Amino acid sequence: MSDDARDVPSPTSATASPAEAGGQPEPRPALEQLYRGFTDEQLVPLWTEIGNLMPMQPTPVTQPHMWRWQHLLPLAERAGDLVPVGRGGERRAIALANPGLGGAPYATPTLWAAIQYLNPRESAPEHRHSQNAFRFVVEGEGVWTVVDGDPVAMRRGDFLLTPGWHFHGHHNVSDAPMAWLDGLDIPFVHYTGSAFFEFGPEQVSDTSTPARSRAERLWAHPGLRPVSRSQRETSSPIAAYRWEYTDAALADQLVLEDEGHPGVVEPGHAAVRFSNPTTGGDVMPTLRAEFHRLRRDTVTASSREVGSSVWQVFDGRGTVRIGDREWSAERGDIFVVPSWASLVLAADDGLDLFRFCDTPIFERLHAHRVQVEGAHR
Ligand code: 1HN
Repeated sequence: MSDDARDVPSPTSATASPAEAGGQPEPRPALEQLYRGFTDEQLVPLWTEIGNLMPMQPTPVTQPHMWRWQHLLPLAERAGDLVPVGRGGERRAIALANPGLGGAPYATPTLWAAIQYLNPRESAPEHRHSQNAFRFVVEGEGVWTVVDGDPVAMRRGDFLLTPGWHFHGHHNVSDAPMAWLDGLDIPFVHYTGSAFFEFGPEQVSDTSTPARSRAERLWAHPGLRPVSRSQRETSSPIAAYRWEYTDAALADQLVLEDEGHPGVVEPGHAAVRFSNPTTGGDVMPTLRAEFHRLRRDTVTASSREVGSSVWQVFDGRGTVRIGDREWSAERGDIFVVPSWASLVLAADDGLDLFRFCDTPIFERLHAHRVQVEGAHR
């Protein structure tokens, strides 16, 4: 994280905001009349709003928040009893609504996160949309997501992509229900007026259940790409990043640390980023995804950055401090880190976490900043 840091004003250098520094006219009837004229004509004067519009540093309305898996799962199961899945509703997905965002089904101003649930033998119809999407599986198996006709198995620990405008549907071939985490850039696409949607077949287009998708067979060999496909792709062509590889990469980082070789983010903290093999960059244009592993008793440096993140505990137990809030967290729990809120993670026994965020947007706009406490600048 520290390598992309840029100079930022320290919090102590922040004085009064422009509005607090004065510059407001004396109230009098003529002024009130002027302001009524503004309201009637759909106008807002800058001088009354500048404090909100130009804060000294980000003041997001998004709140730090923790959703408990032990509460999410029974509600998803109940939805599985009561709510059919099919054409129209499309998905039995229940969105995490940030308490700072006025009831909108958005985890952050850019990110959608939901728990999705499929009963045994159920399927969700095919469609495509401009929003980029992924699945992360914290428990269970038995569902195949079919992406542009390519069936992709979903199992615990796997990270699966559905980049924008690719047809996709899901079907559960097993006798057990399955729940997973969906992440999409829905709020970003909504606020920017860039949403498109198209229905596909109501039944998934390929009901076979291969262990590996065609996309993996072509693309998911470490450090190798097919010579026949030399172009750069906007999104990663790897449909599924399998847990065995993520787990091995994290385990190796910690063993290398024991052997005195660099590679971890900070002592006791291993992390990997899911990448697009055709560019080396992020998996999708708006979404970054990572996996973090903390050794027992590791406490991370406090850090904050522009842009928001959603984290899910994959395994273990620990403490999460976001700004001045603190929670204990265990398997399945999901939490939101708003822009520029400080984050400290502490592992009890060891802690594995999946994370996704909107950083690619801010990097592309040259608006990304990171501040890591105690880091040398
Ligand atoms: C969608 O297509 C999925 O494919 C999940 O599983 C959540 C939320 C809004 C719109 C489309 C999926 C979605 C979604």
